[in-house]
Amino acid sequence: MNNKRITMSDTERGSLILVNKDHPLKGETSGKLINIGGEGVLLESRTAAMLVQLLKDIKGEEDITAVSGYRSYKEQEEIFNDSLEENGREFTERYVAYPGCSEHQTGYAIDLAKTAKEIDFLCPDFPYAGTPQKFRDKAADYGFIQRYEKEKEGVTKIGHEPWHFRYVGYPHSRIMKDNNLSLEEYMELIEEHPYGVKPFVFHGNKQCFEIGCLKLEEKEQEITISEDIIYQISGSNRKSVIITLWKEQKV
Ligand code: DAL
Ligand code: ZN
Repeated sequence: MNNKRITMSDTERGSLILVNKDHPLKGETSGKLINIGGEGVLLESRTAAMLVQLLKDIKGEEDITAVSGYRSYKEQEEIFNDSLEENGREFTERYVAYPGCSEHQTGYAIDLAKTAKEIDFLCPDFPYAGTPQKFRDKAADYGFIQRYEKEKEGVTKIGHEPWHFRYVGYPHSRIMKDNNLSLEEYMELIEEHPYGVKPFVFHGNKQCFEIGCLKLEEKEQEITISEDIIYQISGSNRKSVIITLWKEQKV
């Protein structure tokens, strides 16, 4: 058995953290940052690896350009203030997160454009056709979700952004896509499934996944996980961690 100690800082990092206006990022990025080429576009290392794999899979390296990945607090602040001046408050609040509240500060978010001579930095063109659509169709298999959908504007409080993708990891990406859930809605769903009591069960890729939420009631909590199980733990940024167990599919 593996004993694992969970602390408050564990609830604030990891590829499932919810970062929005109501849930500012507490620390800095969760992991090592990697330069994915282009003009200094950095991403958290697993996000970078999965993006590269996905682009290879769809042969999209030429047609798709990475526009904006990791941003520091200061960069987000500059982008926000510049946009306020250039585009006004309504546009800015629709398309630029408040400093401290941007997923770009986590290293798990990437803005993509269809490769072109002129690319709009804030609202790049990433159409629902051609190679960009191939990317969209395969994104969930590689752990990505399109984060700001038109029909979820009321939930995310951000305008429709066909260009912004967020790494949340598999199987979460698949579950969100199949059930048409934003990250906000997915968090609420998983919070109804306490770890070790009533996990959310998902069958996919010849694998059974058990996903449970552990609310941190004290400063520190210990959990026990059997040694022969693959597991992942990510914070939710809502004073809990999401524990994903990769179990064998029973036949
Ligand atoms: N464009 C997204 C909302 C951001 O600024 O993080
Ligand atoms: Zn973005």
